[in-house]
Amino acid sequence: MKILIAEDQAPAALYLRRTLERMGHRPAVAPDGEAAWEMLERDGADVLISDWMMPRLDGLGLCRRIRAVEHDRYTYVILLTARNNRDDRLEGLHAGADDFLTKPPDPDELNLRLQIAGRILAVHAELGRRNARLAELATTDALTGVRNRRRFHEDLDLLLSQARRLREPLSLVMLDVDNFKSFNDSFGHPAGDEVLRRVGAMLQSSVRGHDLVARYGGEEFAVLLPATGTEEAVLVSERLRSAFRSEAWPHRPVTASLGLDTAGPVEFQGADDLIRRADEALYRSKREGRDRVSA
Ligand code: GH3
Ligand code: MG
Ligand code: MG
Ligand code: MG
Ligand code: MG
Repeated sequence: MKILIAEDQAPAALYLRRTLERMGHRPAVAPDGEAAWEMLERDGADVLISDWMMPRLDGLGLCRRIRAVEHDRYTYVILLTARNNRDDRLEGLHAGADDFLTKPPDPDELNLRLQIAGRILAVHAELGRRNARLAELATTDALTGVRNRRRFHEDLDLLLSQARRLREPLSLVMLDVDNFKSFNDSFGHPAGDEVLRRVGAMLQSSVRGHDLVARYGGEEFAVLLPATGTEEAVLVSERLRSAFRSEAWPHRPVTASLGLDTAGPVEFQGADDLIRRADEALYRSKREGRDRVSA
């Protein structure tokens, strides 16, 4: 547990530091509220034990400032005070303090209060992990492991505004597996699933690190190519198409039709327009006989 002490009186700070060190902690010490704020911004802390009266920024002000900015992390704040009247405590709670200790804190009480902090922080940390996992699940396609359609739309909006800002082209490749219904019908749905998993892995390993692969739906995939104009996007698409040819597919060869369109670098269409045009190009590839690239 990372502890920060904010205390302007050196003897009181030393007493608290020693007490915490005897419990096995390695607290950092700030000589006033402003210094504590800077250290929190730079290094963060799980628990802040703050004096009430300090120069520059007092404990209440420090506490208010922390609560005003913290949204995705939590610093557990214990206010130290010699004062012990009702109004002070209400003011402290109002500022966002979690707990109070009277000065000088009794080591056993301090230890127990830190245990409370530890339990609360452990719950926060676990919720944070679960949230990260849920965010991952909500944006990943379960079958193939590539980005899902929701994430694709988020990425597209982000990359479009980035491309606009940098005046760089952004290309979108749409890819649809050919005659996939007949593959399913001939070899079964599980074999079809295996093909889709392989398509996802193949696309992922065939593009550069900053290109984004998503499963747009069914047997349709989308690849976003930042800083890539039409000519280069055609080359990338041809490379993807030839990767299909060299893959050792189960049962029978699998091909795909691709269509692409580019936004920018001068005129930028919106996300919907870009998708619509890439999709139109894809359907040209289908109409013209499949297993080809259209731009
Ligand atoms: P085309 O060349 O015109 O694209 O023909 P197609 O048969 O690929 O296209 P169609 O839209 O007729 O069929 C798509 C098929 O993709 C039908 C559907 O069952 C199959 N499919 C969609 N999602 C999945 C999936 O998650 N797993 C499997 N195994 N099949 C899927
Ligand atoms: Mg003081
Ligand atoms: Mg279709
Ligand atoms: Mg298809
Ligand atoms: Mg399709």
